[in-house]
Amino acid sequence: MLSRRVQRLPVGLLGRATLITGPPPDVPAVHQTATNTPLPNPTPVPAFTPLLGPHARGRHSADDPSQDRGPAYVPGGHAAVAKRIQSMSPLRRGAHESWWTADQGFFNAVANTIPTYRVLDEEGRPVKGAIMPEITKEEALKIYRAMILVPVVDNILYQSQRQGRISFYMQCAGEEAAVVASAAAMHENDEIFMQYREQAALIYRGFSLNRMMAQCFGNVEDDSTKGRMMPVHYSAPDLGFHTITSPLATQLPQAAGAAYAIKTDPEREGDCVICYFGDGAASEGDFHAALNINSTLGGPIVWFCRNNGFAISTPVVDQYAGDGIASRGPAYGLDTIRVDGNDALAVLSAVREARRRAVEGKKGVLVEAMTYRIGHHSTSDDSSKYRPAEEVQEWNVVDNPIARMRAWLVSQGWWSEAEEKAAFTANKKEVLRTFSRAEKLPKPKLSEMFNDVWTVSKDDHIPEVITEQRAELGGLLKKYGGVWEPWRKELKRFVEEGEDVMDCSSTKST
Ligand SMILES: Cc1ncc(C[n+]2csc(CCOP(=O)(O)OP(=O)(O)O)c2C)c(N)n1
Ligand SMILES: [Mg+2]
Repeated sequence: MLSRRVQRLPVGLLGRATLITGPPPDVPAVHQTATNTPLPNPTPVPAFTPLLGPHARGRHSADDPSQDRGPAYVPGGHAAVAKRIQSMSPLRRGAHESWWTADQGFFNAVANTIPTYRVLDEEGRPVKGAIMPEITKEEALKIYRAMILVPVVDNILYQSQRQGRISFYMQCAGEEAAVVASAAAMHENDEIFMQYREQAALIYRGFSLNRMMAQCFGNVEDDSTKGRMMPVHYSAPDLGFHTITSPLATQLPQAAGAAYAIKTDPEREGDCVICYFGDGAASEGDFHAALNINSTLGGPIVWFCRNNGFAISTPVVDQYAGDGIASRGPAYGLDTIRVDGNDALAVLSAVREARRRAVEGKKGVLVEAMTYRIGHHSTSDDSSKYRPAEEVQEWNVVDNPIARMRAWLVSQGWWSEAEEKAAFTANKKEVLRTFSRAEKLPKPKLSEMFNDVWTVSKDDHIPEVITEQRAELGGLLKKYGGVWEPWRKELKRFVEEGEDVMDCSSTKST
């Protein structure tokens, strides 16, 4: 029996680290007979067989095409696998078709820097050689009207958080073109997974201002999250819109799963998924897991990255060393494009084509939209601490997505200054009206906080631990709810004023 050997590493280099090696005390050592004897290699040495003939691994030189190409580079040249590779699109064969080379050529880029596709310049004029997307006046105005409604909603809700009327908010400012135009390129039955800054996509899809306000205030009309989520955690199953979750990048594996479900469901033939995520979310393991599973299992999905320059205070220069997020697409075998996210028409065109490829190939396509986050990260952030105000101002003035789209619409004769003014006034009035209405509505029944998440769906019973907590709250409310002023006041805001919790005899979900 060997004692455990404890080796101390020098302090300073690695700090005071302690390595424990050798088997644990009660496990008999098999190979080791003396403390410093190296372990024999347990892997048997393979017998020598010349790697020639039909099972030769690898390929002949690309410089000598007269030679037959050998089987694909798969362990043992497995015939069934080789056959599958031959049936793959040449674009996807990748490593399986690699050639031997005597040149020790390292590389560190997809090609050269990936270009950014645009059709409009900063002043809304078509760029040379651009093919403009097919778009009717009605479609263009639907996109633009959503783009100009979002800032009005954002400003009012942002200010209301500052006044303590809602608890939290996140603005879309600067990213209106990227979000609205990508949503416009998708079809009505497509599923949407978003991160949190894509409320413009919801607005484009017809999510009403009343529903938006209801979620932000957590009032009785907040039909899907029932007042239990922070503001901006929207959800709209009727619009194919999956609930936002705060832990970054969790939407990506879910979206990969949804895309695979569509692929395997004949009734969803022709449908697609769009999954939005930020440049920061692309640093999460979930990003890689999702793209890898999607590239191997397939499923129609547009991976839409909003590269807005920041993950809260961390600029993109500190987030990745490669060529943005787009360079990762080919690594996963995905068709990829980088697009000017402040050019609504380029985004529309790129996402339409991305969607077409995704549906046709039942696979993922990656779009990286280059944009800039004009607002603070959220109401909990002060971006003046980590970026100069001039930088924000420059983006806002020189490369403003709304101004670019407006200029193009005006050049088409589809929009005017008078219409702009009228739209702004009407938007402000409607946002303020829905805001005031939502603020006055009561909160859902207090007992809602114990429902759904912890309900055992089989018999609709709440688990005991939750029943106990509910009973405890009911008891406290009975004791203090009517006499302690802060509670008395707070309870009045809820439908049934907490009576539903005080009636704690029921163990049924209410
Ligand atoms: C797993 C996890 N880690 C950290 C956070 C905190 N967090 C919230 S948003 C955010 C930055 C995300 O940046 P990005 O994906 O670029 O989106 P953007 O805010 O720029 O739209 C971080 C770090 C979180 N919500 N979840
Ligand atoms: Mg970001």
